[in-house]
Amino acid sequence: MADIRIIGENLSNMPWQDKPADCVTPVWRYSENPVIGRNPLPNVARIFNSAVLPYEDGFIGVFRGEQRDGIPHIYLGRSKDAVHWEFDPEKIPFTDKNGEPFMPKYAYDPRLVKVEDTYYIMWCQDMFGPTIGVAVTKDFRTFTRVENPFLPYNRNAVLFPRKINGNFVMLSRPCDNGHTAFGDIFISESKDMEFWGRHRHVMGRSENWWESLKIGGGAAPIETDKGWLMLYHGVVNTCNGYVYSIGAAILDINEPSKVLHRCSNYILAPEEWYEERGFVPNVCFPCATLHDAETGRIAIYYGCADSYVGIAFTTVQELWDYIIKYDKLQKDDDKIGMR
Ligand code: BMA
Repeated sequence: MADIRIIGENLSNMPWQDKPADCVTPVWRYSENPVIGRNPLPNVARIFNSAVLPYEDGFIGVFRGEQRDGIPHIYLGRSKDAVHWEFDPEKIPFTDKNGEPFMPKYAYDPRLVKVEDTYYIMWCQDMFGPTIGVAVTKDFRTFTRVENPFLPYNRNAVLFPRKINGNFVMLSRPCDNGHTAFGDIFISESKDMEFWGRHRHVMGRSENWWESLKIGGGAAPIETDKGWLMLYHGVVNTCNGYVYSIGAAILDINEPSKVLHRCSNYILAPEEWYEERGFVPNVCFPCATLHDAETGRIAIYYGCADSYVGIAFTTVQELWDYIIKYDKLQKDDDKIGMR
């Protein structure tokens, strides 16, 4: 099969374990999972659905911390090795553009994406119902909230790591005010991170049962010479509730509302105790990757059972080969997504 390579920076210090000899799947779990256990902070019972990036000589991340009052907020964490994390004891002190403190009523499922010299955090927060909140930082000391990009209701927003055709580009998933029993991935563009438009449909739920109820953006897409590698979550409704798995697709590099390839199989689904058992069982929820352009290695950071953070490994070549082997576009996937 054709070779594929990541376009981007090298990250030789990212966590890594080789594929076990007996592994038959395209993704394998870190042997020390989960990397964040219960009660990581005095007022935080669980950390999950969190995003990390390289920063200075180590790593930094934004973490969904479920407090003991049950309300989620975002906590900052730092790490030398992207496995062992130290968290700030207090939630991130956002300010508005006038420098006044701004604390959302709740904040969950944060993503962290660097575009040019600026770091963007996006999460789900209240605006008369769930929608997307965004803040910017350059130094991880001040965090300035910018305008909410979308009307309610919306979840699962994640920026692309560079502008495309001169615009910021963000995936999101319009939803309802509850546990949303539907949902497709959409894409929107902005010149300034304030005014958003050119909304397009990227991909819908599919005839594959693991993603038949809803899908939503996960990690920031990875740039490759074959297109954007998008890792996302797909949900099936069972007689015992929703099950969240991780899927993979390749989007057109200049027109990412067009899907070029889509894997009909999930690449990771709940199997281990920390994925199957927890506050919400059977959830694998990807929010970030670390990746190394030189070797093609990818570490997927994913929330496990709304209780833990796990890491799973793969390479861009493994994923590409698997996507192509099980490639099946759904109706309209390859279209621009505008009606
Ligand atoms: C979704 C989000 C996620 C969560 C998942 C499973 O709707 O709220 O934060 O992991 O449900 O509970």
